[in-house]
Amino acid sequence: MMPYDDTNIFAKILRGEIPSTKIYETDAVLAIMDIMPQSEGHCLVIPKSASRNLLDAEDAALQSAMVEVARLARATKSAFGADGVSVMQFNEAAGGQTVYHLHFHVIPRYEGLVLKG
Ligand code: IU
Repeated sequence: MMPYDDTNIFAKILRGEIPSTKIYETDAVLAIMDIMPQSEGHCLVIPKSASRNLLDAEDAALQSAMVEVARLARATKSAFGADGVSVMQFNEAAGGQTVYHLHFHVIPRYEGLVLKG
């Protein structure tokens, strides 16, 4: 696996070098709205610690991140009046990953609406 590269876009967002739509922040994570949402309310939970994806992440980072993922799932479901929530996470190109800093998708889901392609 490639080593972590801190020139990725989420590292730049975490450093404040480029703007994002921030919705929530703790010492451990930043949550932002996804710029290409799969549904209304699609956001990303980005652990602040430097890991490429799930495959190199430390247990403590994963544990704290998942607590925040659940918090954002509840909040977005409520805020957007969704019927459900999908949590998604991709690892390496073959696994669908395009930005190489660990992140979790929180995607509100609506009865009768399929996700965009
Ligand atoms: P991935 O397949 O989990 O690596 O997808 C990355 C996600 O990051 C994808 O949903 C993009 O729309 C999203 N994103 C973003 O929100 N802001 C950006 O500047 C970039 C990607 I580049």
